[in-house]
Amino acid sequence: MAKQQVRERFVELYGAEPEGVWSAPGRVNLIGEHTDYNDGFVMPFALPHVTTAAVARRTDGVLRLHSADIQGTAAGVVELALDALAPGSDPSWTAYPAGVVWALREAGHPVTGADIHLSSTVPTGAGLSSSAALEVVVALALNDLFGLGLMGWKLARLCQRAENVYVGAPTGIMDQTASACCEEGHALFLDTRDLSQKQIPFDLAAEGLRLLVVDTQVKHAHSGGEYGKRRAGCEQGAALLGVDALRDVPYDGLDEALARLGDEEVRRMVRHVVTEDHRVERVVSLLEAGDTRAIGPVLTEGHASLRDDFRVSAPELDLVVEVALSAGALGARMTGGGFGGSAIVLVEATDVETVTKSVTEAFAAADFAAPRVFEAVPAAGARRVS
Ligand code: GAF
Repeated sequence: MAKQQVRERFVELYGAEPEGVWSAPGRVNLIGEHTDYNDGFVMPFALPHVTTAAVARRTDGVLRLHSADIQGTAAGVVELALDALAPGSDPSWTAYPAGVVWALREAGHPVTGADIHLSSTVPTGAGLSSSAALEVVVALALNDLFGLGLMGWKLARLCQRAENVYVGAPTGIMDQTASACCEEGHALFLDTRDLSQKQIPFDLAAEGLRLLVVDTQVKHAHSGGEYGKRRAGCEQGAALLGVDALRDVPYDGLDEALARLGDEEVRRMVRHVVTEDHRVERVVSLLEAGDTRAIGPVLTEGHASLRDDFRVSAPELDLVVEVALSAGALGARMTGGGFGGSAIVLVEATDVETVTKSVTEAFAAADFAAPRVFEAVPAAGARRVS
């Protein structure tokens, strides 16, 4: 249905049929937070929430963009000249798709223009990778239409470059790779150093379990300073320890490494990253051994580390974790970059209602905006849908 609507709207806007329709999902990260710019491990899975794009090529060096999700004065078709695209020049939503076109052309790919209409069901600012979904769907469509031969992580790298350089957000590679490479029914175990991947079956329903996403409605952004400060702190830690990236600090040698760091803040960041990489490996082993319930406490440990050591949580996220655990959840943690956004909660299927009710009531009692709670089931990665 959605793809038909997107197609029809494209015709209304541009007066011709699109050449195709593509979609790319948002993601939830199960474990492995703030490890991706430290060459470490992550384990996201794709959500059923997607950004859909109807696209047709142009040959005149013009990019026309429209989004069904933008209302008010910024609504309407935006027309850009490809030759005028320049990093840092666009503070609006169009920087994401335009950044992808810029990155493709800068890498030497012969993109000569396009008409694009977008529509998304991925909540924005909720820590669920709406930006990556937007970048990946545009990259995939242009890749297919212009025959660029970019698949999987190559596409993800290009989108990351658009976000880092064009938009100016110093993010890692996780979100774009998740959107491009995840598979239905699986979580993606990704080594962000060499981008090797392993699809880990993740069928919670078969085990009587559910994963809830609690969107706190507290908006966050990674182009703000806090994300960049964490990244810089990690790089400083690696330099002080004489390693290429924090991934190279062995978990077994962590105490010894920490003892060599004088700066308390850097020490905390290093401890988070090294223990978080270890948690990803533990979760992978537990899932491969079929011991799914046992990942709960590992998720909760991850939250404590993000809250106390890495300091990227928020009162709303901490409240979700605390209340969900008291209401019987097996594990809970913030997901994504933090400073707002969403938390995930692993629960027995029979406890979904109690946990949801407890969290919602606790938010009302704390005078927080009502959270949006939904169940997440691992969905497919980016693809052509028509
Ligand atoms: C955001 C970033 F975009 C990712 O690259 C990653 O660093 C994440 O925060 C934290 O794990 O989603």
